Amino acid sequence: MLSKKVSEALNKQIELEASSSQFYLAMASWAETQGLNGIAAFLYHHADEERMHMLKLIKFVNERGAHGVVPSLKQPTTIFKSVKSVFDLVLEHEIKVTNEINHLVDICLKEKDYTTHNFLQWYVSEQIEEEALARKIVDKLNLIGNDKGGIYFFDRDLETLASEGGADGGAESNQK
Ligand code: OFO
Repeated sequence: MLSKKVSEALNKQIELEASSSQFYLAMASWAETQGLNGIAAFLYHHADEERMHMLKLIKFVNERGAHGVVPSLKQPTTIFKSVKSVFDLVLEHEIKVTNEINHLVDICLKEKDYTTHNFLQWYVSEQIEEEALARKIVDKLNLIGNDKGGIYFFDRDLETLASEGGADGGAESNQK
């Protein structure tokens, strides 16, 4: 059985994963309207992954005798300045998610909830991958700068990455 503190913290994380999914969905839709189909495919895939992160939490909370609550969400930003600004926001957001996961881990240790602590290790490793990927992409975009041809090839690269399963090459879907 989860303590009130842990179940509240997990429900906050459910909300954050849900809003991450909406955030990336809005970015994907914007990219699609700009003719950036590879970037859109990558971000649609990323939005689906975040929804899966949310679902995994909901199911865990319910299994442990509490209630995973589906949150209401604010509309995310829908218009972006540039591809670079999109991925700067992705990186910033993933850093925020990592901090929240670390905070959650901390709460579990204080509450002596080792089962939830163990469950959260999956999120800890996932965040290492997601942050590293976002950093790699931002570095690439820094190199490309304002070169339109560079963006064209970048878009194609992301299309390939999305078809391979995004950050983890599909390993995540094997764990569902
Ligand atoms: Fe990318 O964040 Fe979920 O965990």
